[in-house]
Amino acid sequence: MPGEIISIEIKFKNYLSTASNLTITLESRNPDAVVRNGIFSAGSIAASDSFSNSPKFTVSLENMLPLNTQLNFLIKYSDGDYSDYQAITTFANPSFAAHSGNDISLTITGKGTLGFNDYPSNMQGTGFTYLNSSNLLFEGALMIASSAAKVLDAARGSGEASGQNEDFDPVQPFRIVSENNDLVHGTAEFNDNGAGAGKLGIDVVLNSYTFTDDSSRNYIILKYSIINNSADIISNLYPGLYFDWDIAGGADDLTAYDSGENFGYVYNGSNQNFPWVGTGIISRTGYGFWGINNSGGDGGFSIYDGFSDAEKFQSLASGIGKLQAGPGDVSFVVSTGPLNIGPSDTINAAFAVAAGSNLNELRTAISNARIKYRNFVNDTTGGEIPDKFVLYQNYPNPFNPNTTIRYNLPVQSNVFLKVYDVLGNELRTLVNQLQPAGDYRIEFKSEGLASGIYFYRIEAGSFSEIRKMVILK
Ligand SMILES: [Ca+2]
Ligand SMILES: [Ca+2]
Repeated sequence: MPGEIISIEIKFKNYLSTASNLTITLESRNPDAVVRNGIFSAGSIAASDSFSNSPKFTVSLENMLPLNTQLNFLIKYSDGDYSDYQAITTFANPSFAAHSGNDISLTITGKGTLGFNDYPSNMQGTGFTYLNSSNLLFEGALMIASSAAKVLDAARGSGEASGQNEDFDPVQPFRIVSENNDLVHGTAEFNDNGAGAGKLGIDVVLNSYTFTDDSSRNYIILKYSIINNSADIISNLYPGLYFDWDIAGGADDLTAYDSGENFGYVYNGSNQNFPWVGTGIISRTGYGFWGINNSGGDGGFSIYDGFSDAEKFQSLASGIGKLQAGPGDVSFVVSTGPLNIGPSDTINAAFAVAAGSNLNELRTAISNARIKYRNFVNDTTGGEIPDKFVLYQNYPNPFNPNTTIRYNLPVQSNVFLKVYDVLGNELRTLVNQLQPAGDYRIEFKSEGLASGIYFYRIEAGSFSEIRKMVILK
């Protein structure tokens, strides 16, 4: 947003000998990002010392930037005698973020993909990492199907070397919404408008959770709430996650199904000391798994020649369909179903994505994730009642002509939601009524208002919050 200030704190470590009088300078390589405070005098730093810049570097954004604009910076080091530099990259106005709450880090997007936002370049995002591993995930995507003719997905398409399907349109980009010592919680929302005439009329709210207690350090929970916004019953529905894991290059992986704990996993066939990764459905007991050798030729199908809708539906809807694949470049689909959703009804499909150093650690993680889901996620956040007041950033933003303002009420409240100009003049009243606890979305139209910065403010009981939005005509 124009004028928005970004604060940057960087953790440094001196791998060289003691430096005296060290100065670190941040330089922007992009005219849209102007460094306001970019010089840090670190002084004398002993070998192996770790430190952070204080005060933080600050950068202001000069223009309205499209979603996912790449910003490049140079960090320059100098102690008078020795100098060096390092390039770093970040993204302005991102629709994706890494959920990093414990030993797992997974990038989540607002369009149904996992790992990266720009498959197959895979520059936007950091994939999936465990402890200090390199990225282990080439592609991750939600797939939801009710027949081979009705497949909604964000996975690679049916053509050879085709990009990902874009059946899911972002409604809310992925954001971390709360973070404390025990728990990190993120959320995103999308609908199936991208499927055009092939859509089912669903809205999907993704909630991600990581926990820091000892038995929860190596998994992340992904809970997909699928809302039927159509006037018809949706039946025979199979939601699933497709993952193309690549452990240490991915050329020599194996995938299999653990029928004791009911989850799929991948490990490196030539060096089992690399991390093992697994995914299981944790919200119900209708288990589906399909192991894929990406090059085919093992009784299954190939995805190097494209991942067709028929293949997607087969992999989602065959139960425990294909128990193993590899060695080679492998993928898998973990799914559940069949599900029926009435009009306006919601069903949840929750998955745990885990990592460990062997199969037993994965079994323990998936088992613990099921207990956590039952005792925590489902009870406190699975219902329709939010656990606190939240006023979300409107989306899209900047916008013209429509944007959506979302807010949560944990209790019945007298709600005022109003729009103001920069001088504080009240322009519109969007809500003025007593509302029950719930999750609300209000559409706001820019009709009759000029391009520029505006504010929207909610008052609900003793809660109030104000946020900025931009109309760009
Ligand atoms: Ca194929
Ligand atoms: Ca692979």
